Amino acid sequence: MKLVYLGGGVGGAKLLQGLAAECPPENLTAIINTGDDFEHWGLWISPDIDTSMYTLAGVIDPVKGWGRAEESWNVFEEMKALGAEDWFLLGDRDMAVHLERTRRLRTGSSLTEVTQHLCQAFGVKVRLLPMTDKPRATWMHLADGRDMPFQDWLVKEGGVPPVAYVEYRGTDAPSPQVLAALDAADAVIVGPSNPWVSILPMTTLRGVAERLKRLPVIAVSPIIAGTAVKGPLVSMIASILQQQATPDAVFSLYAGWLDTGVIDVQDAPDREQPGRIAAPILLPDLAARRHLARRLLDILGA
Ligand code: FO1
Repeated sequence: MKLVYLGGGVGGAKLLQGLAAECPPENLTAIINTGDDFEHWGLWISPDIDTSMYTLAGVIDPVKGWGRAEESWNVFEEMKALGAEDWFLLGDRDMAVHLERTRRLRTGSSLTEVTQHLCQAFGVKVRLLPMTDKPRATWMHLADGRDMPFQDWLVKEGGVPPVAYVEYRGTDAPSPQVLAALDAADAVIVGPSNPWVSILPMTTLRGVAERLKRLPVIAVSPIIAGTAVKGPLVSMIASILQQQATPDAVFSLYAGWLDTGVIDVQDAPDREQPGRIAAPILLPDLAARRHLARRLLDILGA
């Protein structure tokens, strides 16, 4: 069975790691959000691609969930001393990836080609596909009237100012490889990622939702017992939807193409609900990630 995984940042990478351990790599393609990408210090940064790649390669910083383990900060400290902007942390090992990505993009390679090359260098066998090869930026419109790119809001502003709505600026064309992967897929798994920040930038690309409608799609809730494991999702649900943070609030954003929502056992009602399955979805370690991956594959008959 050919599977496509849709994932974003730290939460998305955890389930992807479980799926990679349970599926032959040739049967798994992960489409990764690039709405968080931006240029910083003249370097092209693709945080969700790197978080997925480092997690699969086993070199992710296990505490932060992004960036490299065993990192050093020599260039960052020197840049800071020279007066460079220091609100976005770039470690030395991580920076090598941004330097090489930027160098290859400047010589005409596409982000898809560069990602394939970097994954090979890191020994990652699962195919990671950026959602598009052209810029498409997640843009935050705040309740106080300001608007800004996603990283400015998340990192510079600490993800604190309430969000009124989210816009995706730039291309609406997915890469041809993304459409081909969906055309070849037998089923799709949507990771436990922030819907506005990670999933909707991908599913609102031209031609994606219509393909999802034709396929069995399972999504794992990023909300467990009213909280998000990481990031500002609870406050975004409150400010954008004026709702409590529940799995159904998230799944309502996937109406039209979602078939099955997987919720945590803590959120399971006494009787079964159609279109909902309960499982342990907290993913602290590889064993939990593999366990959930296996369960999803069983549900799909893979
Ligand atoms: N997140 C932060 O909160 N602060 C940072 O300084 C930061 C640096 C950073 C560098 C490289 C990278 O790949 C990710 C980084 N992140 C940082 C995480 C990232 O901004 C977000 O987690 C994702 O974009 C959300 O999906």
